[in-house]
Parts: sequence; structure tokens; C-alpha cells
Amino acid sequence: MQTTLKEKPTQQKTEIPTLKNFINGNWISSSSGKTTPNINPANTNEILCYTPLSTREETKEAIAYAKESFHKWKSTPAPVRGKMMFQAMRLLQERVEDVAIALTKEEGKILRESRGEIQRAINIMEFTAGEGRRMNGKTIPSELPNTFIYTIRQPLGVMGLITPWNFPNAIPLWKIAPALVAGNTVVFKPATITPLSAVKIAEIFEEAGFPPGVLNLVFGNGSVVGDEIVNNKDVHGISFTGSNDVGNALNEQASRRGIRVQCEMGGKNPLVILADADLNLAVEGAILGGFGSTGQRCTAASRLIIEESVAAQFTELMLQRIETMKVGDGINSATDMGPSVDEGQMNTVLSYIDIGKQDGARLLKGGKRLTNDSFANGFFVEPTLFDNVTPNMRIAQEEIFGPVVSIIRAKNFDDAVEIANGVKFGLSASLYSHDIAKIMRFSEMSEVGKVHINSATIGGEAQAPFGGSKSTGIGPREQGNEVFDFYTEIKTVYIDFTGKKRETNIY
Ligand code: UN1
Repeated sequence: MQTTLKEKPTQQKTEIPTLKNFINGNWISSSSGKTTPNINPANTNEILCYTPLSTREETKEAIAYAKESFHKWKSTPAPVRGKMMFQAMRLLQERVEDVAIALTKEEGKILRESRGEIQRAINIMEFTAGEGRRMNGKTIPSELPNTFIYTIRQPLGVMGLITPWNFPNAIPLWKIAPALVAGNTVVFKPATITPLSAVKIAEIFEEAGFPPGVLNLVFGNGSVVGDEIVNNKDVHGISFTGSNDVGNALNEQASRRGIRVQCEMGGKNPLVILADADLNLAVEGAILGGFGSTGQRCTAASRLIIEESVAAQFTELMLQRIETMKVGDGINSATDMGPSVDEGQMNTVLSYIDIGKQDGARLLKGGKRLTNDSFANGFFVEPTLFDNVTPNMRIAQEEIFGPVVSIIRAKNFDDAVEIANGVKFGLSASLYSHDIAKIMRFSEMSEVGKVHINSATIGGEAQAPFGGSKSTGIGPREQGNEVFDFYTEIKTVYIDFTGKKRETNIY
């Protein structure tokens, strides 16, 4: 889809805006002349804008300004930084509808989901702003008389934040907000296919009065802008959300420089339904977890692991419920599920559906691209349900990132837990049951970063840590106050307040 100004001097090109980078408080056009179109996935005739593919030099410049503004920002008291974050939060609150519409148009998720995502970002900004007043260290008793030991939390410097298209508002904000409140400065590289959401974020910080250079936004490809951020000696930490391939490569490079790295990557999350479960509740969880955001979230419930004795009954209810789902343009309030984000993602989903069929899974529902009438210009795939999936099939092991859900039958609770844990990922797991012993054991035994009992695998609250184990995550958790374990470092201070020579132990 990549194009250049030279190659495409069309009429359309002059009418549709090309976005600008936000560097050191100024909106600046990229000098590269290269852009990529931001296409509405529900209607590919609609090009929303062009995303500039910035140069390495422009990225270096953004990093240099972030570095320059660091010392002043670091010495701004944390409660004052928090207060500014509250102001940014208020601005986002005022423009939820505008931000939600842009999000739905460029990403495809339904408007209700866009609003929900923005509310999550608001909650995170609210929580993080408050943490500005609690950027506490601790006091520690010394073994020496007249000696005071305490710790302070200090920012790291310039943070490089590299974010995906599937939560283009909340994920950037759940990195930017703690990075800034902790006193770091930021170079933010969003996904090129959801740039409007990124512009709306930068505008809010500009209007909230954050000093120039504290938050910089650079659009472009991972191989240029991302690569510079990861390898530039003036970037002191990288937080990334996206695919395992990119995250692992990025981690290798950044670790070589010895900087702090946090990667939030794939998931293959199980939703386990035991024989005693409330099956209607479990169906709602499976629909929300499996098809919410068109399955394009790392927390999606792509594996339904069901105790044999209720599998047939559950499947029947699930099929009835899928029947009621309305696929379409997310901008229409009646729509339950939007399109895949782009053609590449849709083709990945369709190829996994083929793989599932070839591997012997039974296609119960969906499985096709929708192309009639209003679907003709979009990347729509039917909500798809497979049965008779075995734990080692590719559709049960690999992240699909689309509306494809697999039913795997388990003999009993222990079998279900073994299947649930039998993947390389470890983000989220759900259990539907009222048996307290099984609930406790499941919570204990699940090899994931978060467990949901009687609710879907997705979502999370601002004040609670979020992240994954195994191949899903690298580095400390995001969100909650644990987030500051990533965005700050601790300094330990020893004060001898006798101020005189004395006998001390030497350790
Ligand atoms: C959620 O369900 O809590 O990239 C959002 C992702 C995740 C966010 C999921 N980091 O899909």
C-alpha cells in the first residue's frame, strides 16, 4: 500500500491531508516525500489521510529535543506533572466522541468499543495523574547510628514508545501517561495505519501545556523510525506493544545497549468452561472475548476449552448467539462487529481458517469473507467457530488476531488446565465455574499474567497491573502502580548526619 508523492500525484492526493510530525512543540511536515494511505477498513474508497514515512534524521531530531527537554521536565515536581496529566485527561474527556469516530474510521472497531477504549485511557490518565502525588520512595533503617537511608524514584531519560494499531488510543496513553508523570520525555512512534488517533493524543498534550520536546510524535516505518529509536544512544528505555517477531528482535537490539525494555506481545488465551458453569454467562464471555474488537486484541479468547459433558449444550447456545451478531461498518450503532483492520490482516485470518479446515477441525459457523452489497468495499470476515479442535492444531497454538474461535473439548478440570497452559503464550485466562476449589486452583496454576473468573479474558482496570508471562511479555508489568518499576529507577541515599569520622563496618 505504500506510495510516494512522486508516484501518485492524483487529484485526491491534494485534497486529502498528509499528517505532520510533532517535534519540539511544532507540527512539521516530513521531508521524505513518502507517505502511506490511511484507509477506512469498512470502506476502502475512503482514504482518511496520508501518514508520512519520516526519515532517520527526523527521528534523530525528535530524540535530540526529547533529550534537551529532559532535565527541566525531570526537575518539575511530580505532583505538578500529575496536575498537567489531569488537564490532558480533561481534554480527552471533552472530545471522546470526536476521538472515537476517528478511531472507528481508521481501525474498524465498533463505536461502542472505541468509546470504551477511550474511557480506559481516561481512567489510566486519572490514576497515573494521581500517582504524581505518590511518587514515593521509602525510608530504611540503618545498622549504623545517626544514619538515614532512603530511596527516591527518578526518571530514566528519553523513552521510546512504539505502539500498535489495535488500541491506537489506550495503548499509547498507557505508556505516555506514566512515562511523563515519572519525569521522562517521550518519542512516540504509532502504527502507520492508525495515525489520526496519534495526532489526537499529541494535540491534547500540546493544549494541556506540556512543554515543547516533552512529547514528540514521529510517524514512519519500523525499519527506519523504529530502528533509530531502538538503536539511538540517547534513548534510555523502550516500551513496545505488538507482534512477537518485532518485539523479540527489538528486545535483542535494545538489550545489547543495556537499556530497559518492555514488550507486550501475542496471546492465545483460553476461556475454560466447566460443567457447573452458568452457560449463558459463558456464552456472553466467549462472544465478547472471541469476537470483541473483531478478535484483534492480544487478550482475545481464541480457545474455548469445555468440559465434555456440557460441550454440546454450550455449542448450541453459542451458535444461536453468533446468529444474532451483526457484522458491518462500526460507525453504525447497530453493528456488533467491524472489519479486519486491513487486507493483510484479513488474508491472515482467512488463511488460518483454511489451515483449520485442512488440519481436520470442524467448521461450525462462518469461515468466509463477506463481499455482498455494503460489504463490498471492506475487509469483513464472518464470525467463525470451529469445533473438534485438538490442542496441537495450529489454530489452537498460533495467534490469529481475527474473529476465529476454536472449541476444544476437555475430559475434566485437570485436562482443561493442561490444555489451557499448553501454548507458548501466557497473557490471560478465564474460568467459568462456581466451584471455589477449582477457581482457586485455576488461578494458582494458570501460566498467565492475569486470570478472570466468570468474565471474559479481555480488558483490565487502570489501577491493576497488566501484562503476560511466557512468550507474551518481556520486562515489568504495565498499568497499576507497578508501571513505575519500568519508567523509573530507584536511587538509594545514605546520610551520615553525625558528619564526623567514626568506626564503620566495611561491606
Ligand atoms: C485488553 O483487552 O485489555 O495489544 C486490551 C493488545 C493488548 C491490549 C488488550 N496489549 O491487544
